[in-house]
Amino acid sequence: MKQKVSKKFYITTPIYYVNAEPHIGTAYTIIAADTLARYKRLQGYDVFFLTGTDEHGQKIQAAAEENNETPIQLADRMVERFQKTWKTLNISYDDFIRTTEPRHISRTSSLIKRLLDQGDIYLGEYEGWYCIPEETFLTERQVVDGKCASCGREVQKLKEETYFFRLSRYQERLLKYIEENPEFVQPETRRNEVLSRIKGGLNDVPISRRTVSWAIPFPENEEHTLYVWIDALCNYISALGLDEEERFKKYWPADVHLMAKDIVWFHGVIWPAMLMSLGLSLPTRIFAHGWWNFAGDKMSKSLGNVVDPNFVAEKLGADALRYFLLREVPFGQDGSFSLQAVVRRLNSDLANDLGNLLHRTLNMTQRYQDGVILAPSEEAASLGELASLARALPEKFNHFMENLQFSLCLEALWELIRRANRCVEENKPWELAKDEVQRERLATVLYYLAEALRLVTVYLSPFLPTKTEEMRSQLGLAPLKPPLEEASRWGLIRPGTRVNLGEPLFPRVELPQE
Ligand code: ME8
Repeated sequence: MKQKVSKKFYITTPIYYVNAEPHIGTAYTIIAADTLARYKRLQGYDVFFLTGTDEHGQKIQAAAEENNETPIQLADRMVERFQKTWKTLNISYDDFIRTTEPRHISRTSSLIKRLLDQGDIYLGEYEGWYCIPEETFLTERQVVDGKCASCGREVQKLKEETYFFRLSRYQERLLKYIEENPEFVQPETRRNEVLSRIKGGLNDVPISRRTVSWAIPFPENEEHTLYVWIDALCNYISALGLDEEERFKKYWPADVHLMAKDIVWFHGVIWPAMLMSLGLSLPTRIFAHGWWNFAGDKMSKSLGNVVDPNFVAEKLGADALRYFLLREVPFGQDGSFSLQAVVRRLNSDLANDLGNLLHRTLNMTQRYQDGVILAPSEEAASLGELASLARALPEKFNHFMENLQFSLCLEALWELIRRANRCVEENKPWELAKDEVQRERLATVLYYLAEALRLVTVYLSPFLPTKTEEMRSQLGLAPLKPPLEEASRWGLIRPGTRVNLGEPLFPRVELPQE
């Protein structure tokens, strides 16, 4: 991502359908978005972080009927579930948009009217397939043996009058834009998919339904309602307001739309074409991460519902889940989720490497220096290495973060943590403590360890917001404050700081066997 001149940062997640409970997959996107939002705030950006719920359409209508409730009852109930889960996971969103809110409905209608005024919408007839679970019109090639090629479920035959959006009109402009702006759709594999689909030719797309009542009325024709995907995409603007509204002027265009690879077509092709038609700027970047699979988990029977992030957070802590999801697989690739894998990471990286470093550093400071961090003096060779790793960290970390390479950010941090642990072995503070002459050296070693840990709290804070604050409190530090640039300087711990040795931050976890 290019460094932007302006200091605003607008980041979004998909708005989630309210027919399903929040799960590890939906939590993944919002945790990634939260981490980036927190990092940007730390850098001093004015961040607007948006999430919400997608509440209209045939699928929601059917789910409500099955539950013997009205769609809005279903939506109200599920919104509570989503918001509670996001609170448990410490998601710091700035706004939560629901597509049933008046602000969304009226602004979306205005946007559709503008598309009509542009001459980009016409009345026609759609005859073809529709996948309700994915709320998607399918081409012949997307239907295999009567099933949706993407999700494998039954498809429905549709023949109805519909309004079409002239997507074909934007084919060349889209192609040119995506070719000239390599950062627009990422990662590369997704960009190539989008490019080849555009090159294959774009047909106009249906944007209204005649047979779905749980939807936004189609402007100027009451017989029709707005197709749920068009309704949903408009949330990224309806949450801000329209052109002249302050929030819109301040935050549009979005800096990142985050999602999984399943919905790149809508965000990388239809949405930008709509924006072109509306005469609005395109988002800076669309990033599609990979897919979590759960099939490998055999423990769900005895251990409860592992795909429920509330369950995992309750068992292992929200920060451990956040850490696992962003560390385990490179952002953009698929992963396999299991409780065992989370526990493995928790025990090795968080308990052994990080928790241990904190605990032993504070423990030794307590025992050998009455709990006070003393001024450092000389730089032993191994400490110099630690300090240079620490000094190199900000640039490296920032580069990875700008590219949404969360796992590499964490690897870079762990390089520092592991180096600090090696410093303990190499310098053997317990031996230095026995020798009066080595007091200064001991103070230096402990200072360097504490300072490395302080730096870790700074860079790890977007990932583990709760545990890093606990770390800071044990280190005797005030809560972290932006700007990052200031907090990144080496040597900020004031000699004389009194540490508060506490309980181990990440106790090891043993999972019962099946
Ligand atoms: O598609 N692995 O909503 P949705 C990784 N309402 N990510 C996953 C996942 C998994 N197994 N399962 C879900 C919709 N996700 C529309 C969006 S936006 C204008 C409208 C995440 O509830 C991922 O971000 O089906 C995916 O794109 C999103 O949830 C789909 O959520």
